[in-house]
Amino acid sequence: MTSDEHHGDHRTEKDRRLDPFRVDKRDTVLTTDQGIPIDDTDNSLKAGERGPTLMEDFHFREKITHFDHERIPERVVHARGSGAYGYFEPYDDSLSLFTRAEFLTTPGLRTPVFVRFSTVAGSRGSADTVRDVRGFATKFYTRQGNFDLVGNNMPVFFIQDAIKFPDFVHAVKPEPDNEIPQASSAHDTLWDFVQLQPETTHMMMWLMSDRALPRSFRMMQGFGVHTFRLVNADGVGTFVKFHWTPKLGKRSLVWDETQKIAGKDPDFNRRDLWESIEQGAFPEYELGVQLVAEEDEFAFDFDLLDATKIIPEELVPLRPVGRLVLDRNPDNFFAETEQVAFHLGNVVPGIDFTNDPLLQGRLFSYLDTQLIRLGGPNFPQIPVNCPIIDVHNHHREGYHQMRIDKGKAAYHPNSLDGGWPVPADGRAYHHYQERVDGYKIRKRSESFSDHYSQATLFWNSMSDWERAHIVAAFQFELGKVTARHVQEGVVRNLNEVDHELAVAVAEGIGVDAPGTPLRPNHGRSSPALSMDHEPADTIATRKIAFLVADGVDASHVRCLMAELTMRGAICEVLAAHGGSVRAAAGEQLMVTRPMPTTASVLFDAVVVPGGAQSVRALAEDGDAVHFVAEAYKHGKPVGAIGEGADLLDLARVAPDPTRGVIVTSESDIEGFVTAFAAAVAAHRFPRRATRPVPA
Ligand code: HDE
Repeated sequence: MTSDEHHGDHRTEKDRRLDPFRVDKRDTVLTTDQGIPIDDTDNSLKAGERGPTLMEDFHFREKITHFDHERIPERVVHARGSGAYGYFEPYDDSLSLFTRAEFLTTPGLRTPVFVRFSTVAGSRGSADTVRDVRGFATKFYTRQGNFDLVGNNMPVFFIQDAIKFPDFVHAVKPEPDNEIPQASSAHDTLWDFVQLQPETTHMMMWLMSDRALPRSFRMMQGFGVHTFRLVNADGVGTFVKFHWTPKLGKRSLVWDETQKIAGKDPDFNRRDLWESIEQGAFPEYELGVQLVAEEDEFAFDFDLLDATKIIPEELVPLRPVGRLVLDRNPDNFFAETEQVAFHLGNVVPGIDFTNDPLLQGRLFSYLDTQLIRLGGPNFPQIPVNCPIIDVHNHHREGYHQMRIDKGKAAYHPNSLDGGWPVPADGRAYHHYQERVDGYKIRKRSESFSDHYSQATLFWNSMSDWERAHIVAAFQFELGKVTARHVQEGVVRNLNEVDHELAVAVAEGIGVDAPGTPLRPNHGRSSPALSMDHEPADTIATRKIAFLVADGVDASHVRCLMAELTMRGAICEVLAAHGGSVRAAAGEQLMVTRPMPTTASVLFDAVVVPGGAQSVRALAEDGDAVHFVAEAYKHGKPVGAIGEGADLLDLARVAPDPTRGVIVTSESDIEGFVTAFAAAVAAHRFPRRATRPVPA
């Protein structure tokens, strides 16, 4: 099969450019790296069958040496990631008033992209579902060169100046004496830093919210975080914030669930991304921008250059620009996802920087980090990193040089090689002409000093259940902290955000609650920050478990699965064993997977179909009862048909159609489908009283 056949007609220019690097092993024989055919790679060359291995065994030496050198340093942050290819397409040309960037302004132009999602704190092998920020880094292979939008799933950051980054990262990473805990912020050093560095407060509110627990990379937002600058053909600049909005809505897991998933399936988010692309359910996001005219730079009560602040969408609405579709998995994780090298300095004409001191520092760090991680200055030649346009300059040599640059003159200007390559014409990148004037000074701007108002804004914007989750998260994290003065310090900071929040957290961890509010809560909110009113209009790719045993009413299962699958859900039949069960009417019903190999936490919803014998057997099976109780506890839709209701009873789950527990008689399957699908589309029912449910 050729690559064209493999990837269908949707091949991008980037995909085609990867072809010469792809290696297909079909119809080949084993060789050394020098091409010498090898017929035995199972036995080393020895002096006698039981004798010592010989130095001259070049195949053995080469094989072991290569193996010994297989690892490269993992990223110092964002080590664990998952990537995918796709394309970006703008809706129209309306942004051309603001930017020369062709990929944002040429309707119908599909720009190839590679996106890497990541967690931040954990090592490369850590679990996906930890409480953490998620990276959302996009490399646009545009016709004007590569543009990297290296963002996160939260719109603000922990610190304001890049010089604090090593301090912050040292605090959040496992502690240096014993390297504990892995991929967790719930430990003394992080919270010590947090209490002493109040600029972290706003971001900590986001980190303690369910935003830190995305159900899927396909169901989270992305943000450029900094204020960037668009520049139009006349050289006029406009401040811009970039936002990605997932088509499937913003959806999160709950904390208890994430901890269990980390054991049951540490690859949960990675697998979800991979499988949805393999199944043709391509993740999609809308790019939106918030634009602020240069003359409005000082129109806000925060500084646009301060990355611990958002521009509330109610002040500057999001303007839709285009869509991002991820439609192809990489062929090789290491070659592509591990070796992709993002850098904030990769910009195209029409996009520029601002003086945000966090952004400015990143402009140094990303290039620097690739040099150590990828072993030298030629990492842009690694296939995943190459632009789709040809590269010509006078860079030469260095480790792993792949290019064979011809000619004598590797300098500019030259006459010996005809002066090539010549300076580019009007297409060239021109830096925005900003007047800069000031004293050299090591000082934070006064305009960066309000660390609490937006943390309060975030808190005020949360619904009742979102607030409850935030309080529980602070209680959990600080409950793990052993230094009492650190706990108290954090509570003091929280009292600057909201008195009730501080009191609730203090009570949970057992430190003295602050007696009085420091100041009245400003009362402002930004509804766009809450996840409580996401549209509940799709069940696409939601995973629904059907619990069955011998004697199940298979006609219900088939009918329901057909209806739900038609709406895009993924239905699986689970039984105590693999293979099949014998249904009530005598026919076989195939089992998708044995229950002991999976768990309720890996599904979005559960249905217990009817069939008296089946339900009796499930009632005797602790796994099945636990499955239902746990799904309920995590706020998931739970459905039962006919006798299936008995299993719900046993799991202490009472019917409640307004809170996603849908129970119906055998005769109303149609009504059940409608109500159940609506519940699945609503995702979770966080307002249930679940405390008494053991699970
Ligand atoms: Fe990063 N960050 N970062 N970061 N970052 C890296 O670059 C850094 C920051 C983000 O999938 C590193 O290639 C500094 C903000 C993502 O490959 C490193 C500062 C945001 C990724 C680095 C920040 C991010 C990284 C580690 C403070 C959101 C993963 C490996 C000034 C807007 C990219 C690497 C991928 C990776 C430095 C802050 C996002 C060390 C110094 C703010 C998504 O260069």
